[in-house]
Amino acid sequence: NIQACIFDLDGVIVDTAVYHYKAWKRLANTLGFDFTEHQNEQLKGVSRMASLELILGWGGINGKTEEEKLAMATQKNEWYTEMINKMTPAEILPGAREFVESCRAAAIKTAIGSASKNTLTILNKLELTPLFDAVIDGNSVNKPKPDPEVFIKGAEALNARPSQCIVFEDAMAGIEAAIAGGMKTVGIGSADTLALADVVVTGLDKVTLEMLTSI
Ligand code: B16
Ligand code: MG
Repeated sequence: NIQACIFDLDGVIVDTAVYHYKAWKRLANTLGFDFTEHQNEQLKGVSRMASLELILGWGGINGKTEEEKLAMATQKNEWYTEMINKMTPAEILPGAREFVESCRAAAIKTAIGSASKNTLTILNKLELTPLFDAVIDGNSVNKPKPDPEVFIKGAEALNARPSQCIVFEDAMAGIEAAIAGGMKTVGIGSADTLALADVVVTGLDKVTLEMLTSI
């Protein structure tokens, strides 16, 4: 029986990838290069500083000091937060609110397990904060996915055994993290990229609690 469901945020509950892309692109442009939306796919689920390293690599930019990199990431985050501060509940992905509510109605605990340090801002803008019993985000973990820390902390906060938790993730690193933590996984996206997940669906609008009992 399932004790808890732990949800990744970006790509599962809401799609903030387009805002991350706009803000990173603006930063890249100030540094004199550009990158594609296709390249941006590689940044999903990747922490802010690790994303910056990848982007600088694409632009062939070397030799920046840690201080300069921190300033760049901070600038990007300012542009990004300007955009997410304008988000509304209309941007919740199809079925997400309904599925989380159905978990709660069935006495299944719910948590967010996200790499984003902006998790609470986003949840508040979407008016979803009260639907989660715990929020573990980029501010509360030291080791990024695929390390299982974020999901293990989520399970602990919910008082659930890992083997009785289901993790919903759109990024391969997140699926790997959940497996490493001993949890069951539902991939949100395509079966090609999320091959290790126990099941893969296109979105939370396609998930039912009955489905979960058989994985
Ligand atoms: P921030 P998730 C991740 O969220 C995003 O997918 C990734 O693109 C982003 O770089 C990362 O959060 C950090 O976000 O700059 O807001 O701290 O998919 O783990 O919910
Ligand atoms: Mg994600």
